[in-house]
Amino acid sequence: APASLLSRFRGALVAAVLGDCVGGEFEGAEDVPLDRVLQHLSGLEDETRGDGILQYSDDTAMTRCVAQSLLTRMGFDEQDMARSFAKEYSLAPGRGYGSGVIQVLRKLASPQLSDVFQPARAQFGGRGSFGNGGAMRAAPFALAFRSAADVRRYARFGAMLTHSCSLGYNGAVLQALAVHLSLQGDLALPQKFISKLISEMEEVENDETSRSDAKVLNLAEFPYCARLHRVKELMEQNSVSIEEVISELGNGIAALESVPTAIFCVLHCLEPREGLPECYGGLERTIAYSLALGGDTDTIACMAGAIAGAHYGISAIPQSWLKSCEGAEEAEHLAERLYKLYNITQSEE
Ligand code: F2R
Ligand code: MG
Ligand code: MG
Repeated sequence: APASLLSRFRGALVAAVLGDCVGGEFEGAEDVPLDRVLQHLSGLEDETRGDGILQYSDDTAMTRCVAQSLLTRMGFDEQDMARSFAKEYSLAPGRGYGSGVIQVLRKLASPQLSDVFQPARAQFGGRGSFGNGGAMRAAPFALAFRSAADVRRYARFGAMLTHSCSLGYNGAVLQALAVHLSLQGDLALPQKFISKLISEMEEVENDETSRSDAKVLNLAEFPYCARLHRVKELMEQNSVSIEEVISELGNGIAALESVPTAIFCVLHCLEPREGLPECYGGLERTIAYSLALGGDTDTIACMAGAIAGAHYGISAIPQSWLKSCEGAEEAEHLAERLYKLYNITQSEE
């Protein structure tokens, strides 16, 4: 039976933490043999290792800030979210943040700062960051807002607090929309799911800034749409190699090189795949496959985890995997609170 909406909410936030925690082992590795991934994952079943043995990184730290701020303010409040990022960074600076974003987080801590979007605009010589840091923390926007228009709007603003390049914030919009559609059960029809994402992104990328950023960075017109079309083509192929996925979609720290990749991981693993254990369900396959791509594994697995968790629900996550991750319980708690908020705003509309 399809998972309940509450189970999907919990699945989304907990599987995101899972992806971050298990993916940390391979972040930055170029070649990750599937055997090593499976060994790493089967090691989580060892009860002698202790609870919360795998620590979360910036991906989860910032996702928690987004969720907490949306809950406290009962919606998006840029000042509060910015303060929350800055406070979290000052309390735990060693969570593996991107080397550029730490300058923004330091500036956001200043009480004199009036425009909280300004530090992000000053990044990379005024071009802004196109890293995946806005996308990796975007899932809670899909759990806080009901309409696709609101998910788009607030995921964009939330990302712009650190990522002012359109490639950075549009990646966050795409990730939040993927979680939004998955929560509604749209992954039951995978071709329709990807087509909906393409038509949403055609609107998102059809603005002057996105068009000009694509040109300046020497990218195709409508770069996210172009990648999503490649996802569609790969889905239609009989077999796809890891090398092909990396060369067609990427596995890097840029949002464009990782958000469409995470979406592909989920779609590809809806069915059993050669090399992945038969006893694995779809969520386990998605996490394992995301790690086997190498590159920015914690972030790709975190984003794929959020989309897959929203589809399969919390019960698809093995207890032993869940128990190994620092912050899984807190994620479940935040998801339950967001579910309540979602239902309040739903009944008010
Ligand atoms: N930072 C990491 N991983 C690297 C090492 C961490 C490791 N644990 C260790 O300490 O050994 N992971 C985390 O960072 C990614 C998210 O990064 P975010 O928040 O987008 O940061 P930033 O600094 O804005 O961008 C990341 C890098 O992308 C390049 N870049 C971005 N915009 C650019 C531009 N306009 N021009 C040129 N380069 C640009 C830069 O190299 C940035 O440093 C996640 O993977 C998270 O897990
Ligand atoms: Mg990280
Ligand atoms: Mg990462």
